[in-house]
Amino acid sequence: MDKAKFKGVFSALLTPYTTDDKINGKSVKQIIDFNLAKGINGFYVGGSTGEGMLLTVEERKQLFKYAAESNAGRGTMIAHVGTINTNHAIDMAKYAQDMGYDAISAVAPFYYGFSYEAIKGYYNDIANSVDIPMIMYNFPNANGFQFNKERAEDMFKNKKFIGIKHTTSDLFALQQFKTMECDPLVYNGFDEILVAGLSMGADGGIGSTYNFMPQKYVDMYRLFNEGDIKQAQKIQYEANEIITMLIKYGVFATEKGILEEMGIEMGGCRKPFTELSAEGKAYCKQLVKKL
Ligand code: MN9
Repeated sequence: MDKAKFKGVFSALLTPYTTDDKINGKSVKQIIDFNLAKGINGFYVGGSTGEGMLLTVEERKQLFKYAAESNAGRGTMIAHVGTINTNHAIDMAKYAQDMGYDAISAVAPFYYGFSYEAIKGYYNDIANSVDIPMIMYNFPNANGFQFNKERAEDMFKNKKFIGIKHTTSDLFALQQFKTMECDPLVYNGFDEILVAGLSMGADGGIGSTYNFMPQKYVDMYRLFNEGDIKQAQKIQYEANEIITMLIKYGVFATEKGILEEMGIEMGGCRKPFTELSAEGKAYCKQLVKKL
């Protein structure tokens, strides 16, 4: 298993729509080209940022197809197939494998408060349905599933599991995963703490704000690895000033507003997300002049 291609900075790809609310393949290509040109290592497709839970299974597959075709073997591709229905997730995992994805990933099933045994069964069912590896998506705020080193050691007995996308601020837990015998790949999931995550052992980051400011994350990762922590921290602070505003106006809608302002047709976010406010739009306009 070649882990090298899974290290680095990955954009959690936003899902752009056409004016008639279809997945916008042309814009997918524009985002991917822009990100790769800046040095992004690959893409995490159809996750939280990609509004995966707001798309139909068919739309998610279509998004996988557009992204794989646009990427054309350049970056490392991870398909997020997580959902509450195991059969749907398996269907998407198989499709992603056919489309040439390097790995699949899945959030734990939500809503019913499933037992640990049920969640483990879901992960094994999905992982065993394909030959490509699985990256566990740890996002406790979204599903309440408490994932820790003990559970990871149990689940990672299945050798299909190679990594964890760690979307929590618990950096002690992140470091504990790195002490596991199988040495999983661990990704920092909150962009606002990438440098902190790297310093606790993360192998890279996956994030939504990478879509429109990829250079900042490419630079943070490079500077960190060169040992220039002060400079990496400076860029993190710059990014965080922007992220603070995104949180104020709505993260994904504002990210889309920024890319739209940069000339890529994005559309808004699927309902029940609300539209970007006039104030949010004004912020996007003003920010793009400075980026
Ligand atoms: O995929 C994103 N996670 C979520 C990563 O949105 C749940 C992050 O990139 C955040 O959007 C970002 C802003 O809080 O860190």
